Amino acid sequence: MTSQKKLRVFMLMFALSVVGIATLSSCSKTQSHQKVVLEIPAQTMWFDTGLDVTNKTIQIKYESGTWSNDGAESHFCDGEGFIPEGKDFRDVIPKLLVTNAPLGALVGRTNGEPFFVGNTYEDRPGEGRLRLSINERPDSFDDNAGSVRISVSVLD
Ligand SMILES: [Ca+2]
Repeated sequence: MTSQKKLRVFMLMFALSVVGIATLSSCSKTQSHQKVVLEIPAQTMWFDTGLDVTNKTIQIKYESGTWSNDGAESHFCDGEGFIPEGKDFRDVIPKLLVTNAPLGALVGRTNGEPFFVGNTYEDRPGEGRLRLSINERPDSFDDNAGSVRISVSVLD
């Protein structure tokens, strides 16, 4: 390899790495632009995030905080929720907003069927505004307590 050729290869690699770094930083800039952090109160059924997620892939992540379906100390949980004791199980689960998710879990909906979110979620939730809620019986939000902080990122 002549020294001129070596120089040319070096220049090419240098140019490529500059383009790579520029692409990376512009990507992370767009992503942070579309990320919102929200506090979801346990007493609000279907909290409106204000985000229209039609045809979008989104990521929801639990950040901090706990909430409870009745204020009882042992029932405070994060977005994963908890499975109630046997006695309550049969009474409570079929009446929840999302019947195939634990009590107290973070759940979501758009214009379609509600779905389980938990502490992490990445999918296309459908059409319309994203709404989030504690998984609870619709007639039992008054005695709920606490809130969880989550972030929503729109990926595309
Ligand atoms: Ca309740």
